[in-house]
Amino acid sequence: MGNQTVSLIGVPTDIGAGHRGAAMGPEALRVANLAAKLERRGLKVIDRGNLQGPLNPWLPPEHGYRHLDEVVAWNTAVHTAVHQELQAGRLPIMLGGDHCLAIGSISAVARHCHDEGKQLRVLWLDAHTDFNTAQATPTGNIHGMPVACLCGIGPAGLIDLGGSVPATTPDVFRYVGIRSVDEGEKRLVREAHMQVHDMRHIDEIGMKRVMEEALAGIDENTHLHVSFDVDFLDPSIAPGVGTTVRGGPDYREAQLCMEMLADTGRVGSLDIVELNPAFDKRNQTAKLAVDLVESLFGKSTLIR
Ligand code: HAR
Ligand code: MN
Ligand code: MN
Ligand code: MN
Repeated sequence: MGNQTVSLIGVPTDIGAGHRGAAMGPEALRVANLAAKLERRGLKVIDRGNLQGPLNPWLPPEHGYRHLDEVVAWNTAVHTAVHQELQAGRLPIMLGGDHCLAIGSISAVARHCHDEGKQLRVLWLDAHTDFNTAQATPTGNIHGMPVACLCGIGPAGLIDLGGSVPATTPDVFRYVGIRSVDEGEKRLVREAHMQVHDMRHIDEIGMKRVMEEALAGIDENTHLHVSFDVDFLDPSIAPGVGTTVRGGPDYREAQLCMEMLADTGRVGSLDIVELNPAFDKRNQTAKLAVDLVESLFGKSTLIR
């Protein structure tokens, strides 16, 4: 990882969310010194600034989707930007923005892996499975739908972003930290045979064994994408998100998760999403996210 270059791509929008404020996420991460902290890890950092897209019109759902056209526009920009960085051999870090933007980033990663003959593995760190459809969603918020869209279940415009449909298949995903799934969504997650490491599982066998399971089968040819929804973390340590769900990983569990991801040496791209400074206090959640991302890039408390 020594001479790796990472590119920060800010995506200042809350277009897919149920609360305003995630649009301020990229700047909060910059204020929390993300770039300097990564440089301290020996990485070369290029900050690409922020992508541009439509404003949030804050309208009710139409045919089960809120702001579908705007979500397509933002994700198209994300797809292009992320794909460009990967093609240049750099490691893209998408600074969200809400989690609908993972449709753009992960479709770009999948396209890149397809072209390079690489195996893709996506670690989806989240309180939510984000596997809703227009029929199953209780809200119409597209940040509850990105995994379904990436698996080809969703509207044209979102499922065909990268050209091939589906962009990915359910077997590439590993969910960790899950504790809030809507009723209809639960059925879809089961039908797709998604691999879910929910909080009950973490309680029972511990984060170490959960991560060993989630990382099983990774090899030299694997591109590991980490989609880090900050609401993965317990709200007592991470209040700065729109949709808090109590009972998430604590600080040490989250650190171990990140350290074990780093140990694979296979992390090739990252999303940091759902950070909402409007709900935060003194930028503490952004600082925590940066601290954990440092661990994802090899900072460790390990002495032996
Ligand atoms: N499942 C709920 C919905 O569809 C909540 C969605 C997700 N919220 C997020 N993404 N922060 O993980 O509306
Ligand atoms: Mn590559
Ligand atoms: Mn999410
Ligand atoms: Mn979430």
